Amino acid sequence: MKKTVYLSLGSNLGDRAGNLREAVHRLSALGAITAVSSLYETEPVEVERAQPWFLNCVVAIETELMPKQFFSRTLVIEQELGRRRIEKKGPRTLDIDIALFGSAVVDSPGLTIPHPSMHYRRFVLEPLVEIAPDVRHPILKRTARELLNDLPATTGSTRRLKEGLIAER
Ligand code: PH2
Ligand code: MG
Ligand code: MG
Repeated sequence: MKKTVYLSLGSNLGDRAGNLREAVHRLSALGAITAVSSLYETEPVEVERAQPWFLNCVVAIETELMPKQFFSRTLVIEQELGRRRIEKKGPRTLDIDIALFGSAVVDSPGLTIPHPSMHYRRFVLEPLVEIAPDVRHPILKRTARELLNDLPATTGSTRRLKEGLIAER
């Protein structure tokens, strides 16, 4: 059964836009990419030391894979693009987080869906609202647009960039 997965991609090390572009290209092996948001330059939040600003975007992909299979494929792509997990919440060439997986709810030791922080992260909700304002959080029962509207104005600044990812390839 096909499901639409919303992924939050982030990079704050190396060629940030190049990393995201390559990630989208590799993700297309996991299903049909149906939407890619603009790029957002975002202030690092929830980090333990100063680090560069991120480029973030959200990608929608229709897949036949099951959540765990899909997740392990995203870990391989992170590795291939040079991700080294040396430091918790350290700067990274590429992070691929599963925000939503259709209306699936997964709560297992290595994988939680929806992503446990997506509903209060501006760097996830802004690009998500751009491509899927009406998609609903299966536990909170709120749409992406409602979740974004509920955020306090103080949660990390974001700036939408004019240059997208797609046309550049
Ligand atoms: N990812 C984190 C922690 N903080 N901040 C921004 N702006 N963008 C991110 O992608 C991000 C973050 C953990 O993965
Ligand atoms: Mg993350
Ligand atoms: Mg991650």
